[in-house]
Amino acid sequence: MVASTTVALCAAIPAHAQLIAPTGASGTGTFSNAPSLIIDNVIPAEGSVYNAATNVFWSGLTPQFTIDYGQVYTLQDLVMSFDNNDTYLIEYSTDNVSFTTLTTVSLGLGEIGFGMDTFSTVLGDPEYVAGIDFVPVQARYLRASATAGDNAYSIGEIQSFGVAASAAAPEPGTIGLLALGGLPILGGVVRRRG
Ligand SMILES: [Ca+2]
Ligand SMILES: [Ca+2]
Ligand SMILES: [Ca+2]
Ligand SMILES: [Ca+2]
Repeated sequence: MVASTTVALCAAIPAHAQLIAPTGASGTGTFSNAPSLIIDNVIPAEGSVYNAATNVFWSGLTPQFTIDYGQVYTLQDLVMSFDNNDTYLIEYSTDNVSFTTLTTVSLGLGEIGFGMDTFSTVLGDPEYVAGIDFVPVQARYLRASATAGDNAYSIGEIQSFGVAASAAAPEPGTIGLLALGGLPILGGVVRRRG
């Protein structure tokens, strides 16, 4: 009895955000190093130089970099590494055509005065920056670009955290139960009677 009760309770709780494994990353314009470095889960040390082999770096405001999650996710958080003295725009999309601003990492928001700086939207993370946090969105594509700075731009990493949209969607019966106050055990009884 205890085991089945536990299962019923867990089933009503949304799955925890997980590190998303993107299917690819690409870039437009002229830049140095492979866009795959943005999603290789290697975060350069804070204070390291912007033009290291671990980073995608460029000059000018033309280049854009797009990450493909392979499917739509409820995107909940990001951990990002940028050169500290620039401003980077992060946009999201479900169709890779229409993009909406998700957050802007403005120069000076981090705590690093030289080189690469890590920024997190994960509450409680030592690198958390409240000014870049966002409400979860539905996204398959994430696009990053520089919008201001010293013309020496760099991305070391963009890690995404979320839940596959298909997995996050509760079944209709669960929605009704949550509206009634989230009593999954009672729900089980009602369903057996039906
Ligand atoms: Ca990396
Ligand atoms: Ca930082
Ligand atoms: Ca957050
Ligand atoms: Ca810079």
